[in-house]
Parts: sequence; structure tokens; C-alpha cells
Amino acid sequence: MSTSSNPGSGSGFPRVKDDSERNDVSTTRDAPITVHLKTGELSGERVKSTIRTIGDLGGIFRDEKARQVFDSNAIVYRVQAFFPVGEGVEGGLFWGTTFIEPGMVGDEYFMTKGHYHSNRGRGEYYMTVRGSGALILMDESRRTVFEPMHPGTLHYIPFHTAHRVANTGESVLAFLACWPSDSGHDYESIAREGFSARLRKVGGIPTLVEES
Ligand code: S6P
Ligand code: ZN
Repeated sequence: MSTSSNPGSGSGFPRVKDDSERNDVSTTRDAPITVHLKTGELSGERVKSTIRTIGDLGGIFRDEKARQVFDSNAIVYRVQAFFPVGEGVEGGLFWGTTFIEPGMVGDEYFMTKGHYHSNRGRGEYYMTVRGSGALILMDESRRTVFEPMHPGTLHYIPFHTAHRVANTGESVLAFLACWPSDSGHDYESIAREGFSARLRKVGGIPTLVEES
């Protein structure tokens, strides 16, 4: 099969005209994305970043007073992601890295908000590249478990499963993720019902403690 040449490739990579509905073989050839394997950092013109601060995480931690002691602008985590097609498009895949700072709110580790995929029939992969942490998984019968995360650990998140990550170490935790572009994020169910257990530091050890 012959491949068509890219007219702009001699003088660098041309900008992609429309990110949202693209579905052709030049998606990353025209505007490459690279992953720094030691840090997880993504680079490329089309990488988008999101930051979550302590102020964004009201209602997430058990000890609300301990959360309010922090500067509300303190960063808890940030996400870099590549969306080759629009959010909600069926058949595509997204890629991202999440970086969680070390820290504690009361006896809970800095962690992500956590979500189900709005389209419950969508799974996901995570792979840890830096630091140590825990992937907390809860199925729809509200059974919660966690998997330890260390550089190189691969985590399959089954569909119909809420997921959240806590940084249990003393340095930044970074993990790569790949998920279907029609997954969506259901944060509301977590805001309303929470996880059935919280990962707390008990006697110095990350321990899942059932909510009473
Ligand atoms: C997306 C994937 C991750 C999270 C990220 C932040 O499906 O699971 O990219 O979005 O780890 O977590 P959260 O719960 O704030 O979206
Ligand atoms: Zn997800």
C-alpha cells in the first residue's frame, strides 16, 4: 500500500486544521506527541493540560477542615492529554498522563476526584511511570479494592468500575492512561455517593477503611 506524502513535512509539522472529527492516518504524523518515559511528561502542540487545586476538591476528602487549611491554589494534580478526536466520538482513543503531588489531607493521601465513565461500558488502562500510589476501584455493587502502583505496573480498569488514584509516596506519582473517546466522566455519582471505602494512612500504612 502506498502512503501519501505530507506536503508540509519538509518544513516542520503543519498544524492540524480540525482536531475534533479527524479520523485519518496522519493524525499523529502531522503533529507528533511524545511521552517522556521517565517522567510521563507529554509534549506536542496538541497536548492539553488541566490542573486540580485543593480549592477544586471540596467534598472529596473526609476531613474538610484539614482541606481548608491549605492555600486553595495549591496544586493536587494535573493531567496532560491528547484528544485526537472530539470527546464523545465513538471508536477513538484518548491518551493522558496524570501527575499527583505528594501530600495528605488529614489521614488521606492526595488523590484524584475519581469517576465512573458516563458510558459505563468503557474500560481503561493505566500504567505507572513514576512514584508510588494506589489505584482504588469500586464496582457497581460498591465493592472497593485497591492495587498498588509502582513504576511499570499496568492496571486494567474494568468497565462499570469507578476509579480514583492516591499518591501514597513522598514524590510525584505519574501514570499514563488510555481510554475510549466515548467514555465521558461521571463525577456526579461520586460526589453524591462517594466510594464505599477510603484509603487512609493507618499506623503509617495505606489502608482501605470502609465508610461507616
Ligand atoms: C480518564 C482517566 C484519567 C483521569 C485523571 C484525573 O478517564 O481516568 O485521565 O481523568 O487521572 O482523574 P479525575 O478523576 O479527576 O478525572
Ligand atoms: Zn477514567
